[in-house]
Amino acid sequence: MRPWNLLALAAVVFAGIAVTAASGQLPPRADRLGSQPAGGSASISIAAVSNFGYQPDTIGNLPLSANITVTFTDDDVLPHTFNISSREGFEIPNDYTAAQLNQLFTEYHALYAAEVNYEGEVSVGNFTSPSSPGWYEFICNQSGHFAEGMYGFIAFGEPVPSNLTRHGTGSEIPTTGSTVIAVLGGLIIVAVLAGIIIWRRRRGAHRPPPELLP
Ligand SMILES: [Cu+2]
Repeated sequence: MRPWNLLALAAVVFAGIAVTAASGQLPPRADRLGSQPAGGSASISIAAVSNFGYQPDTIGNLPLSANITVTFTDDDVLPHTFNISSREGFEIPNDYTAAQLNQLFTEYHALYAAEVNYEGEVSVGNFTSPSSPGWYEFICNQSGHFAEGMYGFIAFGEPVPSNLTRHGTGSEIPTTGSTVIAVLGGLIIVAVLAGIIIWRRRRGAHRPPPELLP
C-alpha cells in the first residue's frame, strides 16, 4: 500500500475514533438509571477520593419523596464530609470562603450531612428526597476542601444539568471541553492528511507513468 493511502486510512480510522468518542459517551452512571417514580426508596454510594474529589460527583434522576440511603466511604487518607445544600438550583461560587459556606448552610440547612474521618471509614444514613424536581450542590466542608474543588451535584426527579461547573477528580462526566478538543483535533489531522494526499496526487499527476516491468 502506498504511504499516502496508509495516511488516508489512518485519517479515516482516527476520525472514526474521534466521532465515536464524541457521540458514544454514556451519561453518568446514576443518570443511566432513568426516571424513577415518586415515593419508594433508592440507595446511592459515594466516595471521597484523593485530590479532593467525589466518586461519582454527579448523581441524577433520584426519586422524589423517597427514602434515600447514602453510603459514604472515605477512599482517601484525609477526613471528608458530604453535605448537600438545600438551596435548589444554586451553583456555589468557587471563590466562596469558609464563612460564606457556613452562612449558606445556616440559611439553607443541609438536606443531608455525613462525615468520614479515616481511610476506609464508611458512613451510612438516609434522608427523604424533595417532593419536586430539582438539583442541589454538595460539598466537603473540611477546611479548604471546597476551594480545592471538592463538590458535586445531585438531582431528584431530573438529570443533573449538563452546564454546571465540575472539576472534582472523581468526575464521571467527560467534560465538554475535552470532547470538543478531541473532535477539533481529529478534524484538523484529517484536513492536514487530506491536504497531503491531494498534494501528492497532484504532484504524481505531473510525473510520467512508471515504466512497465519487462
Ligand atoms: Cu474533603
